[in-house]
Amino acid sequence: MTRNEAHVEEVDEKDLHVEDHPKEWAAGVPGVYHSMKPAIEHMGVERTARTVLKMNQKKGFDCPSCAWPDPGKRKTFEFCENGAKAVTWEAAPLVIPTEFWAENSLTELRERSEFWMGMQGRLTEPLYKPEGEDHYRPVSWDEAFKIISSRLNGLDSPDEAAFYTSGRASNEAAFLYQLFVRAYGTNNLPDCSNMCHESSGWAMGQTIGIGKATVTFDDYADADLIILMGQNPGTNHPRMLTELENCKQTGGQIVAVNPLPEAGLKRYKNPQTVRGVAGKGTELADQFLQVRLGGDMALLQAVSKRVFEAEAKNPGTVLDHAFLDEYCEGLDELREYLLKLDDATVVEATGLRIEEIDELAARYIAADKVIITWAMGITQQKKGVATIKEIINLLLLRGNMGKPGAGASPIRGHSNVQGDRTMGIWEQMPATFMDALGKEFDFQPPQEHGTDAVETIRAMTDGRIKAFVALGGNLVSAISDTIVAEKAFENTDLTVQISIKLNRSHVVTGKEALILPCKGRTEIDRQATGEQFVSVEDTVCAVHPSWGSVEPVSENLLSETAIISRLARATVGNRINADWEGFEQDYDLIRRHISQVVEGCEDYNRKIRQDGGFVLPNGPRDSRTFNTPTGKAVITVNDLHYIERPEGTLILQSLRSHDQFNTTIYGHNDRYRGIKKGRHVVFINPEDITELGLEDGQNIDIHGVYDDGVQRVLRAFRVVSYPTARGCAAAYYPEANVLVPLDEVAQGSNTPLSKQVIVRFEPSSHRAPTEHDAAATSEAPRNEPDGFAPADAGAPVRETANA
Ligand SMILES: Nc1nc2c(c(=O)[nH]1)N[C@H]1C(S)=C(S)[C@@H](COP(=O)(O)OP(=O)(O)OC[C@H]3O[C@@H](n4cnc5c(=O)[nH]c(N)nc54)[C@H](O)[C@@H]3O)O[C@H]1N2
Ligand SMILES: Nc1nc2c(c(=O)[nH]1)N[C@H]1C(S)=C(S)[C@@H](COP(=O)(O)OP(=O)(O)OC[C@H]3O[C@@H](n4cnc5c(=O)[nH]c(N)nc54)[C@H](O)[C@@H]3O)O[C@H]1N2
Ligand SMILES: [Mo]
Repeated sequence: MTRNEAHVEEVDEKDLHVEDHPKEWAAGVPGVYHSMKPAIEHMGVERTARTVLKMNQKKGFDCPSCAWPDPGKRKTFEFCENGAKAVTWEAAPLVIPTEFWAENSLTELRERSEFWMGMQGRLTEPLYKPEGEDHYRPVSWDEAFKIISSRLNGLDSPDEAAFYTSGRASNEAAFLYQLFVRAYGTNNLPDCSNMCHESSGWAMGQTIGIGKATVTFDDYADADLIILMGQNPGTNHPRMLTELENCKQTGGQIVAVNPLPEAGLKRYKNPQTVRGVAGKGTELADQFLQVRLGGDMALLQAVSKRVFEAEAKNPGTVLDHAFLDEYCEGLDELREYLLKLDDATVVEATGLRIEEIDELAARYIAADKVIITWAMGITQQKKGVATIKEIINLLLLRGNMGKPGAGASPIRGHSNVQGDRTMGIWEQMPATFMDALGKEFDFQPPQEHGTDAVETIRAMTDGRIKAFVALGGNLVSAISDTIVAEKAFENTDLTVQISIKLNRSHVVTGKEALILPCKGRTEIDRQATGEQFVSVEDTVCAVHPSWGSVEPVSENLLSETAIISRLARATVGNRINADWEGFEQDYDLIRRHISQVVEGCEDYNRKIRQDGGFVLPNGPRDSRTFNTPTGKAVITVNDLHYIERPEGTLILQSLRSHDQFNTTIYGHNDRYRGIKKGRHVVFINPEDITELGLEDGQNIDIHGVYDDGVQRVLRAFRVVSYPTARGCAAAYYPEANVLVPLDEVAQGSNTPLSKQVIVRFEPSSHRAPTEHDAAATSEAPRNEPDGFAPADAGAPVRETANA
C-alpha cells in the first residue's frame, strides 16, 4: 500500500484555457489514443489487457460506463474512450491506506474536490465515524453490520429509513437489495433514475404501457430516419455513433435537435475503420435544429400538425390508418388541438425558422421507418413528461412502433439503471410485482409507496427520515440544491455508503456514518461455490452476464451481493423466508427467485447462460400490444408550454464534460468543446453576451433567480462565447446543482430541472471561489491535475499497490 496524496493536486482554474473553435467531429484517432494511454499508465499493460480488452465481450464484463447495447457480433475492441476511462478509474490498483483516515478529518476532506477524492484510490476497509467525531476509523465487517442493524431496528418505523441505489448495481445485487428493504418494511427506494429517465418511464407507461425502448439494437442501422433529441452521444454514448454511421451508410438520415452543436452530432471518425482513422469521417446530421432550451414540445407539436395537414391534402397517404384504427385512441382530439397551434408561438418557443420545421416535417413524412431517441435534454425539463408524450404521438401517427427500424428509444444513462428497475428498485412498484415478491418469500411487503430522490432529501431535511443507506452513487452531489441537500445529510442520524471510491456523499455525512467498500464490476468475484457472474440489462432490454476479469484490489473487499446478504441477515434475520447466507454463496439461488418474481425473467438461470444472454419481452416492440387500461396506445393532448425568461436573465442547462462520469471527474478538459484545465465556465451565445453587457472571458458570478429566501450563487465562473441557442447558457454538472432549487421539478415525474434554471450574471469580485463556495460547489479550484486526459502534460505520477 502506498500514499499517492502528494501526487494528486487540485486544479487551479486560473490556468483555464479556451480554444478558438469547438471540435466538429467526435472520436477518431485521438479517441483510440485517449483510451489506451491512460489505461496503460495507471494499470500497466497486463491489467489493461485483462480489463479493456474484456469489456463488452461475451465472456467479459459489461462496461460500467453507459447503457449502450452490444452488437450480436463483437469486435476485438468493443469499447470507447470513455468506457476505458471508467474502467481505469475503477480497476487501477491504487488503494487508500489506513493512515489516511487518521490524517484527514472530514472537515478537511469537505474542502476537497470530487476529482481529488476519486483519485485517492479504492476504498478497502469498512469505516465508521461515531457521533461527534470528525474522523472515520476502520472497523471490522461484523462490527459495521452490527452498528447499522441496531440503528435500523431502533427506529420507530421502517419508513424512517431510505435506501438509495445508483444504476451500476447488478441485477442480482438490486434484487436482493429491494428484497432486504421490503423485508425490513419500507418502499423508500429512491434511485438515480428519479433524476434521470423518470420522465420517460411515466410518459411511455401512460401512453404505450411500458417505460422502455421499443427498438432492438439492429433497428438503428435499419431506420430511414433517426431523430436525436437532447442528447450528446459523442461524449455520453460514444458507441452509438457507430450505429448512426451504419444508418447513414445504408441510406438513412439523421436529424439532431439540440441547443448546442455537439461534436458527435456532426461528424464521426470511427476509430475502428481505415476511413475513420485516415479520412474526414462520416458526415452525420443531415439537419441540425438549434432549438431553444425547452422548445422541443412546440417543435414536436408543429411537426405533428404538419403531418395532419399533409394528410388533409392527400387523404389516405400520410397517416398510417390501418395502425391507428387498430391500435390507437385519441387521434381526433390531437388533430383538433393542433389545428389551433399557431406558427408565431412555435417560432417564439423554439427559436427556429418555419422553413426548418417544414423541412423536418417533410423528412419525417418521407421516411417509412423512424426512430426518435432522447436523453437528459428532454427528461430534465419542466414539461419532460408531456414532451415525451409528444414524441410518442408523432411516432404513432405514422405507425412507427412495433416494426423493424422504427420506435421510441430513450437512451439510458448508467450501465444497469434499467435492470435495477426491472428488479424492483422503485419506490412505487406495481401490485403484480409486490404480490409475486410476497408470495415467493412468504411475507407481506409494505403497501404504501415510498419516497423518491427529491422527497428523500425533503424528509431528511425535516427529520422524517433518520437513516440513509446508499448502494453506490453520490446523491448529495447528484441531486439539485447542493446547499439544501448537504444540510439534509448532516441532519440525518446515520448515513451509510456502499461504494468503491470516496466522493462527497462520504464526507458530508449524518451524525454517525459508515462506508462499506465493495468489489467493482471489473473484479473477479469468488464465493463458496466458486467464481460468480452477475447480470445486467442494457438500453434495448437485452440481458446478459458480466464476469469480472481482474483480481480485486484488496482481499478485504466484499461483493455488493455479499454486503447486502450480510446486512439483511443482521437486520431482518429470518423475518422472511429467504436464505441470505445461500445467496452470498451462490448467485444462481438469487436468479432462481428472480425467475419466480420478475416478469419476463422466467427460467433466468438458463436464459442468461445462452450465447449473448436474452432479450426481455416488450409488448409494443414485439406485437403492438399496449398494456394500457383500454389496450390501445394513447395519443395524448398536452397543453403547450415553454419558458419565458425575465429580461436580463438566461436559461441555464447543466451538462457533462468529456472528462467525467456524472459526479466522477476524470480530468479537467472538455476536448470537443475546446475547454482545457478547468470546469468553471459558462457557455453563452455571443449576441447574448453583448446584450447582457458581458464580455467573453469575463469573470462572473451566476445567480439563481428564485425568491424563496435561499441564496444560490456560483462564484468566479468564466464567460465562454459559444454557439449555443439564443437566450440559453450551459455550465457543468454537478457544480451547477448549487443553482437548481429542490422544488423545481418536472411535472409528473418529480425529476429535478437540471436543464432549466433561470439565472442572471454579475461581475465577480472573487478571484477564486471563497471557502464557502468551495463547500457549496463540489469542485474547489486549486492546482492543475490531469487525471485521465493524457494529451496534456502533467498526468499525475501515481504509485501503485501490488494487487
Ligand atoms: N462519458 C460519460 N458517459 C455517460 C455519462 C457521463 O457522465 N459521462 N452519464 C451517463 C448518464 S447517467 C446519463 S443519464 C447519460 C446522459 O447523456 P446526455 O443526455 O447526452 O447528457 P448531458 O450531458 O446531460 O447532455 C444533454 C444534452 O441535451 C442537450 N439539451 C439540454 N437541454 C435541452 C433542451 O431543452 N432541448 C434539447 N433538444 N436538447 C437539450 C444538451 O445541449 C446536451 O447536448 O449519459 C450516460 N453516459
Ligand atoms: N445538475 C444536474 N444534476 C444531475 C444530472 C444533470 O444532468 N445535471 N444528471 C442526473 C443523472 S442523469 C443521474 S443518473 C444522477 C447520477 O447520480 P449517482 O448515480 O448517484 O451518481 P454517480 O456520480 O454516477 O455515482 C458515482 C459513485 O458511485 C460509486 N460507484 C461506482 N461504481 C460502483 C460500483 O460498482 N458499486 C458501488 N456500490 N458503487 C460504485 C462511486 O463511489 C462513485 O463515486 O445525477 C443526476 N444529477
Ligand atoms: Mo442518468
